[in-house]
Amino acid sequence: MSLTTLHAFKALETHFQDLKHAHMKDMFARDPQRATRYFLKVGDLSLDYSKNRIDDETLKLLRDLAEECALKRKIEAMFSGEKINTTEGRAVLHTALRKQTQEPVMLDGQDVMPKVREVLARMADFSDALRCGRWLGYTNQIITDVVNIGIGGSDLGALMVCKALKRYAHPRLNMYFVSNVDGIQIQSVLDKIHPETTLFIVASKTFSTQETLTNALSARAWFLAHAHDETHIAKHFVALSTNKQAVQAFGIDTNNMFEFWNWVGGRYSLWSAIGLSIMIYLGKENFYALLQGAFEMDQHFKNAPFEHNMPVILALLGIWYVNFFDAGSHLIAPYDQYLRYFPRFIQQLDMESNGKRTTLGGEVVDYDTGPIIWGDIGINSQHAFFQLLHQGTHLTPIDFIASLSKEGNLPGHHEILLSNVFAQAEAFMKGKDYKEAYTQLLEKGMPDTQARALAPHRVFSGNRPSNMLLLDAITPKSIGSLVALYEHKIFVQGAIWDINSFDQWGVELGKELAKDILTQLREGSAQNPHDSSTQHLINLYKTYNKGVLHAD
Ligand code: G6Q
Repeated sequence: MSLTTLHAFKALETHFQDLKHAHMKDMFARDPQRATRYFLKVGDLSLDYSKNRIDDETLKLLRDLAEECALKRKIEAMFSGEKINTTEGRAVLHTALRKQTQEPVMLDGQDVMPKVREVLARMADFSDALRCGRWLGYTNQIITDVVNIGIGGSDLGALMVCKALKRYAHPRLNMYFVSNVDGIQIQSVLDKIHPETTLFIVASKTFSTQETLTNALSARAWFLAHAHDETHIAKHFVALSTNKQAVQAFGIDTNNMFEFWNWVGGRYSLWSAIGLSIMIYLGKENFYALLQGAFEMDQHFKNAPFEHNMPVILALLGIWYVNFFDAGSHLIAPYDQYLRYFPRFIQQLDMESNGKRTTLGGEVVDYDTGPIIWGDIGINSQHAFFQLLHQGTHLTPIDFIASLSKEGNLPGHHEILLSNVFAQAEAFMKGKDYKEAYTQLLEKGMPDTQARALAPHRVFSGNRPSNMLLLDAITPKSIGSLVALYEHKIFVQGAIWDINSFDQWGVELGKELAKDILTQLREGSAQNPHDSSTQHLINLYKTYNKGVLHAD
């Protein structure tokens, strides 16, 4: 049964016709309790979702939709290790990586938890040794620089968390992330570090990703140009992977490999061995607090009724805008410098998960699925693209994210940040009508004809929805909860859209396509004949570089 034929979906369509012209400012005026009724606090996170184009009936119908899509059963299926990633025949158990209780998590007749704990303990030993200076480089020097080489899911999560929690970082350690195969990135890092005091972490689930292996080989060559002896590699290279053979083949000692498993999706892997850079940078206690924060959100997601369930509410609001208001994109706007990589991380998490058009049953959907996720630091964006959000023609729901605590910020700065984020949300909701705009211009002393001409340009329709997510403070625990919140929001939406949020065939296609062209760029004949445009581009490159000796 297609989503659009469900009883609750049809009821929402009818309800949408009633509600689509209602203005939020009138809803606020009619209901003084709106802000407190549409508010939730879970652990260190507060969510004000009152500035959405909803009423109690909308929420009830959206919850009905979730029930009709068997959401409760689907949540249980994920947590209990059912192979819900059907196109890859895999379970989806990132929640096991942060589980703080003792019951087993069974997969194919085996409890996965002993292995999870064992790897976590090895990571802790290793990061302790490196942080306190017990793990030394090949010339017995303390490690001062750590370079994580990985891409996509093996980069963005760890990068985002390290940047968000920089305040907790070990003062001696510099942490670098290299993902781009454009040699400029790794070269600029190599220029700053020294082979005797650097640890390279090669992070790749498959250990076959071209960008990562190319960068890792360049790092290895750079290291050996100085160290001369391959036995020294063991002190300076570790691997995070599910693929032991490939790690061995690359020349990294498997004693220096931290394992994870195919039931951890790349973009859901920062809680696994992929988080080693986080643990080294922040220390094991802070890594455990990150896991604790995520675990608390897991518990909430699993147990809270949908009416008070933060991930479920955020997901349903998203469905409301995508499937009824035709919103094609969703903005993530953190008002905090520490969270500057958060939009990019959520962009991958959401778009790679829910950017799908085939249902689990193999049909092409007849409704929209995941929106385009985009975003940047909110306060800077106000001076850039917020114009379109205020006065453009598209409806773009926004998640504002900020921290309540001003501790650590410079005097006066945090109030400016928060006054702006609150003001933006209010302005998007209220807008400004013609009368207000016109009167304001007259009050400023503008002649009537000029005020009439200018007022239409100063009209803001308002009624533009946003969520306000406030962290008590930016801590390992709150960041853990925040990430888990989005993971589960995305899961709920995938469950309702009846798609597999855990495969990524679009990424695999990209990995395949470039191989043949690379051979042609480097050597000559292609395996597959290309279209005339692609062939023309290849020829252009080769003609341009004729005679340039490449050190491949
Ligand atoms: C994540 C994706 C993708 C992946 C990268 C790196 O869910 O599958 O972003 O993480 O392609 O893959 P490896 O970790 O295998 O190098």
